[in-house]
Amino acid sequence: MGRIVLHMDLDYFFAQVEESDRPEYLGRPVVVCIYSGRDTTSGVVSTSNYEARRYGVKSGLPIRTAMRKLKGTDAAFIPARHERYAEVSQKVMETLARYGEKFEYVSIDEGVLEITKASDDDYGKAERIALAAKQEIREKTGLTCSIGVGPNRLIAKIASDFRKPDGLTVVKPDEVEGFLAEMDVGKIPGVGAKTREVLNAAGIRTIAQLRDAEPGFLAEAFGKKTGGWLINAARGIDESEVGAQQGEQKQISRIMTLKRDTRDVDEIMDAMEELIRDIGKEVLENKLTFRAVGASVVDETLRTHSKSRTLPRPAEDAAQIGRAARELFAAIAAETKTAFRRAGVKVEGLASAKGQKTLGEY
Ligand code: DCP
Ligand code: CA
Ligand code: CA
Repeated sequence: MGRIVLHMDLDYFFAQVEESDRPEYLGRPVVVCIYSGRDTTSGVVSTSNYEARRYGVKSGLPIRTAMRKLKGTDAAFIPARHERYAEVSQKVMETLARYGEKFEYVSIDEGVLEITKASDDDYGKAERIALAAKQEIREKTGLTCSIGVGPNRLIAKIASDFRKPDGLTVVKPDEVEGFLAEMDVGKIPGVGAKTREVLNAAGIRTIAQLRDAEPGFLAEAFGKKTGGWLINAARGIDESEVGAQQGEQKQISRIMTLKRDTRDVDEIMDAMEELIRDIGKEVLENKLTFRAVGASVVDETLRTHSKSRTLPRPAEDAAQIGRAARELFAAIAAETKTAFRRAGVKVEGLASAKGQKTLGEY
């Protein structure tokens, strides 16, 4: 029996969250920025929506260059809000994880799911699972994603990138060779600009050409291990397992807008009381422990400041979240001058409380 693997990648993720949180951005070029803080326009573009990409604005570009390219448009330049993206990501991953038997969190906007059993090893059913997952992710978060389905992680990942945005590409085992053949070698995840350049210099541009390359040449150019991996990748072979994390959460976080902008720690903690109780409740209900507490604020200039602290041992009660959060907010206030508009708290390093006990019994 083969395997069926599903790879999900959210479309223009940070920018799409901004669009869905602020409908007034819809239809306009949206540029999510990571400001360096040196002055009001220094920093780089984190990502942009498709309207902005049409003007050549993409990840990594200096903000000033993006501004020049978008001059005369009604583009929105927005500071990145990582807390918010992490919160949305978590909701997406929880939703996705339920559609398969094994889930692995790959990055803030990517997850891999093994659906061999869930689909009875049937690609028709696998496609229906992918459509259902896309629909539920859309209902729960308002976001679109692109999904690839294939006989292993490598093919699923390449397929997820094949049609974007809101794409779904299913590659059956007997379609793998044809699917890859004419693709640029750079489409193989892990083949970066440097590797691609060396391959191109040897006349290898497509994956089919890589598949037929001299193994001796590849071993010489990249080492035996990487050379062997390249040939396997070109053949669409990838034996790596999908991690058995079962959609386990990485963190629980809450954030809210304060009634008025403030820097007063007591006032912030008053506002945080219910939110912290909420996190504590979720920790207890899911029988979890946490290893670290984080606090973050968004100031009046929409910049985010955050701090976190690892606890001496795993904890489970809300009082500990409160104590740590108060110190963290005080530390943030000590290092900043602006007033805070939003404030949030999170717990990280989650483990199942039951698992903890078992460990202690050794
Ligand atoms: N990101 C970033 N800086 C980069 C690349 C990415 O801050 N140089 C962030 C912003 C992206 C997110 O990571 O929204 C996911 O990265 P992707 O490469 O998947 O890009 P997008 O999701 O933005 O776009 P696409 O629709 O092409 O997947
Ligand atoms: Ca993405
Ligand atoms: Ca991605």
